[in-house]
Amino acid sequence: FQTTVVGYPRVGVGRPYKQALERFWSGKLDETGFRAAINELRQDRLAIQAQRLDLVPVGDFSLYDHVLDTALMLGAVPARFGKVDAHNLQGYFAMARGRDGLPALEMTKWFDTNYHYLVPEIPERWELQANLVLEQVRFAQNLVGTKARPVLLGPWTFLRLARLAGAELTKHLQQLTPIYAQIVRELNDCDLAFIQCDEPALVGDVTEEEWQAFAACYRELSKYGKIVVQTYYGDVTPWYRELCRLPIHGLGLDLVQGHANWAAIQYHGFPQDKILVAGVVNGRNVWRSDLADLHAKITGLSEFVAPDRLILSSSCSLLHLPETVTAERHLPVAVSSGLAFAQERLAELELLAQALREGIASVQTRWDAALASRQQWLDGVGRIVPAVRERSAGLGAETPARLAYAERVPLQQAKLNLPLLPTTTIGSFPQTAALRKARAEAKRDPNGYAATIQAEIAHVIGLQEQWGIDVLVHGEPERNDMVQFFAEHLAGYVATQEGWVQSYGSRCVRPPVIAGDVYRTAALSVAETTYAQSLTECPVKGMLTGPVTMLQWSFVRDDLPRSVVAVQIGLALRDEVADLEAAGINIIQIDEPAFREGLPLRRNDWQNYLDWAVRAFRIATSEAKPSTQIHTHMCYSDFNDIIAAIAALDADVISIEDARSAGSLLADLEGRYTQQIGPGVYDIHSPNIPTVEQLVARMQQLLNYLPATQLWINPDCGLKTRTYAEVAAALQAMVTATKQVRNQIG
Ligand code: THG
Ligand code: ZN
Repeated sequence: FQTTVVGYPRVGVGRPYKQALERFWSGKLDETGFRAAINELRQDRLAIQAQRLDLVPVGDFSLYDHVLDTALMLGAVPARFGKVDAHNLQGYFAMARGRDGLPALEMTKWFDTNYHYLVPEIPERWELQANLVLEQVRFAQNLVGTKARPVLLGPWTFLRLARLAGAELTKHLQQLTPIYAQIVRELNDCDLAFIQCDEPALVGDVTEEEWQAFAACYRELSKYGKIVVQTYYGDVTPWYRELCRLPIHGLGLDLVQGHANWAAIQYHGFPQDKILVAGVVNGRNVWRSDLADLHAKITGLSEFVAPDRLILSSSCSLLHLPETVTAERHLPVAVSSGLAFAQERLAELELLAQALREGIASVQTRWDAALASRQQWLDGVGRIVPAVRERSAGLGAETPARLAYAERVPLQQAKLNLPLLPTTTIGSFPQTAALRKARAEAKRDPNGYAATIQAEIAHVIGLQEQWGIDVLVHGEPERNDMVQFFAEHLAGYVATQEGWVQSYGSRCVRPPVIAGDVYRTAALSVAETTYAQSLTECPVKGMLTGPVTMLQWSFVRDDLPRSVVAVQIGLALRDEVADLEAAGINIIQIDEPAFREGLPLRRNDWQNYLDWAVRAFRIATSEAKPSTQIHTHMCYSDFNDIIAAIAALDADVISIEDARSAGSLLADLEGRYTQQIGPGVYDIHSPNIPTVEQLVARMQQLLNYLPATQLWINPDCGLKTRTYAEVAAALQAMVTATKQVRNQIG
């Protein structure tokens, strides 16, 4: 029973990772200083793991993104960047972030997580620029000796992430195989326990042809080194028997999310000639493992896998976890006792392995303490709130519905009297340094903070009136993050202080923890929204975050199905909608930017998810008056295959991020979406200011697909990350262009 993990977080307590990167980018740190800071961080990561584990992953750390590292290693450098060798930091960060008007590689979600990777662009020719993982192994061997074992992003998943499928995937995999063979051969000379090749895309939908390409590749690679095919984020049951027949050294399975893998092992057995890397502790969620349960299950496994062939590991990389619970000073004990972040996962693996090797009695005190600690959370006040349970049960199984959309439209128009092509924004306005400073000092000076927020709201309302926007927002100055803010105000949720998780590059989020039944104890947004409304005759939209996004960007309790937690959040939002309405707010937006991200990795599982996701959203909105206009917003508008579910949300208006794909989505929407829609007319992710001409052209193009009565005019996402100068110029151009187009169509 050796121990390892699939990968480890990069960020560190106090975010030294973020600091090093941002100081280097801003010129405060030169290249030598930056490399020294990063090497120190690497050593720290390795030392923490080596203290607890028998084998330590090497090569999972990255200066920005491991998919980008792999692209650079394999010579996938787009021509626009010129020659970028594998150690050229300027070139590397140019590919990650863009430079001098050169667009960066596209960034997108890594599987169904909140981590983002850079999409590789396929080069004319693949070449091994440098064996970067080998360099890291040499670095690590100096520190942790034979514990070091390498991690490669497997070639098949790498090409899937570059969006290849079928024959194209097969063709490029054949070209990449000799290059990977070279990497493996060089690693094999280092006397390593094994080489982990990450192939998580195997848990998604795979065709027979794609499987054959995979198998051929690994039959070849296995000739050059001891390869473990590592899968995660689900089960591999459709390919389990085939995987067992490959001449690989071992197989890594996720036994948490891929629960069906347990049954596959028991049903089909496990090959005697392989090692099993058993992902038994959760790499994606923060709840302490049930060690007694794991002990029993793993003991059962020894019928199929000898202990010297069984390596205990995490279900996936710990990249998705904060560093350590010990950095949290203000969590209620009833919650923190139930938590395990990355360092605590290492401790769980160490304890479990020792208990399995030498018997539980050999670690009795620590064992009892671990179980009692988890139990303390399970027994905690607030985990089960009878009133919440009763209210959810009272809903019945039906998905609640509003009056039909066509009948709502005239009622809303009578109330709102909006012009054709109404203009609005997504919700957030720039978060200035002054605001962040005031928030940081809010505890010490609550009155000063409240005054700053009010002044900011008045400022934002004044600007929007001056620019001639039709539907105004209060600008969300009181919110640090659209999930974190609501989490801080809902019962059942707790926020962490130091629970940073990498989202992309140096950017991090602190996912809040859903530890108990969720309900609302006081209004969340009514004061700010009604204050904004009191300043203007124009309608002000209330702004809320939807139940699916509140789940997707949080650590969710593991003692209830996600669908049940979603209902609780939906009901809390229902109360907020009612209070906003009662306070005279006639437009309420419920954002669901993570709706698509939550889609399961296999198509077979989509409908079940979409059903409960749509239901939770409609629980939040269904009690709204027909005359109240419900909006929603979604980012990453790759929606073509889920349009029916988007329509089923039954929002009156949806704003979407489509500024870059220029209407391709709309062609698919034609006739299939009858509600109003605001496909962003410009891209807020770029500092470029759109011209009136560009905006008019964009609106005319949109009108080729949609009748004017269905179309709204808005940017493609929130304005939080832009400056006021950029926002002023862009929104004034947007209003001018809208007026021109209104005149043209009469
Ligand atoms: N909130 C949450 N998750 C998200 C987003 C979000 N996932 C997808 C997308 N938006 C990711 N985008 C970002 C953009 C900016 C930042 C993080 C994720 C960011 N973070 C600050 C930092 O790293 O310094 C910290 C912000 C804070 O104080 O909370 O800038 O919007 N949950
Ligand atoms: Zn958005």
